[in-house]
Amino acid sequence: MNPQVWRDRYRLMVLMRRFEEACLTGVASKEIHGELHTAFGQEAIAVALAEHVRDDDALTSTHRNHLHAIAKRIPLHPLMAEIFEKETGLCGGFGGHMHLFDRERRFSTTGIVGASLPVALGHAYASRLRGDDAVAVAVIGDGSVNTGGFHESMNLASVLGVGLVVIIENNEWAISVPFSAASSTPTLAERAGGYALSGERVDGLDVEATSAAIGRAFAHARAGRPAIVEAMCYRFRGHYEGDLDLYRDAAEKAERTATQDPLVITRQRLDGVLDGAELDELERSATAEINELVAAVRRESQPDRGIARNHVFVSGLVAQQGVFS
Ligand SMILES: Cc1ncc(C[n+]2csc(CCOP(=O)(O)OP(=O)(O)O)c2C)c(N)n1
Repeated sequence: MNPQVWRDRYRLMVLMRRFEEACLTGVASKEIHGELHTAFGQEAIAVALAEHVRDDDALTSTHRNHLHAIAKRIPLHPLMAEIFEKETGLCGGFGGHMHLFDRERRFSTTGIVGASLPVALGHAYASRLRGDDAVAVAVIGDGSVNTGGFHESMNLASVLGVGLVVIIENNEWAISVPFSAASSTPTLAERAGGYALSGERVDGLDVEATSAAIGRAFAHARAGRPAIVEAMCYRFRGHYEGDLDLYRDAAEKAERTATQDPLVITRQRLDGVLDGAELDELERSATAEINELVAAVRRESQPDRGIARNHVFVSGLVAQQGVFS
């Protein structure tokens, strides 16, 4: 065990948890609008992803995207400011939590289920046209795999032989629909065979195993072979903040949330291996970093309403047609 690797893993995992807890306070205070989707319980997958994704790789995500943005090293301040709808946000506060976009870092998200896959495929194809070995990663949920976009993208990625990594976070639920009631195959990894690709299922609570599986997928993709990783996890909270979550058995949810927390599992694994006081200090510093961040973001302004249409219409076209003159 490399202690520094594990220190970094654990701190990043705690940082991700604290980041989303800070977002919850923004929902409660009504600073954040719309349906906020959190990924409590899915942190180990994002930490594992961070260990392999390069700055020049592309990453597309979904409505449940905060941890993927952190994994892609989107700076935390503009990220949180966007979620809190501030003018200092990644998209000037216009996108909000479901529409994060960073062209320079090749990162985008969409609330349309299944729609991020073709975008990732386009990035993978672009990399081939450029002649470099940057790959494209699409992180999707288990609900995305039954869309036409998934099938078309996997098929074409295989035909073209481009560097696409698909990470499916199988948290067992697509809103109120259980995975067991929605999939024709017992696992999603095995669907890779239908596209003549490799796929593997991994315990997404185990950061080491997940990092190894994602590493293998990246190695395939850098060599021009797409790959699927299905990371098993459990959605801790309702589909979005405000979802009453009445379709799940409350006792089972409480039991699984208590026993399948990647932070607890990782900390237990490190107890006795790394110094406990040092782990406490990592937790404290991650918490302090997020507390300072959210306090700073809260002091910032919302975008000027007068420029709300700036990103809606092509200004030349508007001028030409005199739509809003
Ligand atoms: C094309 C489309 N259909 C339906 C929806 C409504 N919708 C939003 S999230 C979601 C479920 C997504 O489940 P999953 O892919 O498993 O991701 P998770 O929410 O579990 O992260 C659905 C059906 C949508 N946003 N887009």
